[in-house]
Amino acid sequence: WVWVLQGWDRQDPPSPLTIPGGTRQSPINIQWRDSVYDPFLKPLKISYDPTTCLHIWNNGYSFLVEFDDSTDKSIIVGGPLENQYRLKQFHFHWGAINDWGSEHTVDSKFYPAELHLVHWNAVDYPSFEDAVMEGNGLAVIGVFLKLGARHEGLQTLVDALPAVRHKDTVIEFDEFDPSCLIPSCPDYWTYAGSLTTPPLTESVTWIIKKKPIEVDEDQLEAFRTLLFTSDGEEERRMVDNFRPLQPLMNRTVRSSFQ
Ligand code: BO1
Ligand code: ZN
Repeated sequence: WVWVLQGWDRQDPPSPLTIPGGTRQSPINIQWRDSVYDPFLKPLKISYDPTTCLHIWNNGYSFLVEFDDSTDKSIIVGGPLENQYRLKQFHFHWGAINDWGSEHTVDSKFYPAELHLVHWNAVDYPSFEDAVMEGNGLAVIGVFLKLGARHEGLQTLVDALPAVRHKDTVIEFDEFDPSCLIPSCPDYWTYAGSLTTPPLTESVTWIIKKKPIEVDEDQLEAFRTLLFTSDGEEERRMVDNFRPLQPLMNRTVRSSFQ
């Protein structure tokens, strides 16, 4: 088993000839006409309790909003999932400019940013760290961000970003319900994939919402004022924190809609 950290170290761009790390790596291009409608896919049910929200953390790759995952208070169920999954954290990936930034693409189109809500299977596994190692351990909801109207729900988060500008800074952030960041349109694509940063384990059921949310230029610019670097280091702006597309290989992308 060889871990190929393709696209991870932004200062050392990967060769396009790099051998992929496995058979179900993420992200991928979702080719709309190649996705297969599955009438047995259930609607995804999201139930988050804002009191489980804990803090925002700049981890030097993105900013993470982390949740108390010691109970089943914030969960998703249904969709392609066989049991319920607990919310652990959410974060974003974005570009230096609006022409790219998402990890997944739809018909080769990049969005300026992508939200990932990361959940783990607490029915079958005792901890997130155990679930990361298993094929059905994680479920990540992906939501594309497109340029448009200011997003009021996101603004609460944007207002907190100056406090976590540097790597390894954390602030308290409570009573936030991330369901305000998920479009109400029920349509999604789903496929079996991996984490997009190390450890890149092939443990993720991806659920990619078809409809993007709208955010404005100022909100994307606020993401771009964050830093990859710690206080005291030479400043490097946190931009282009996405992994390159990975080969689909022997996988089918299913859609919940016709
Ligand atoms: S992503 O949603 O595929 N971009 C993704 C990538 C990496 C992680 C999570 C989501 N990594 C894990 C780390 C754990 C950490 C956990 C929760 O995130 O492997 O060490 O506890 O924040
Ligand atoms: Zn992510």
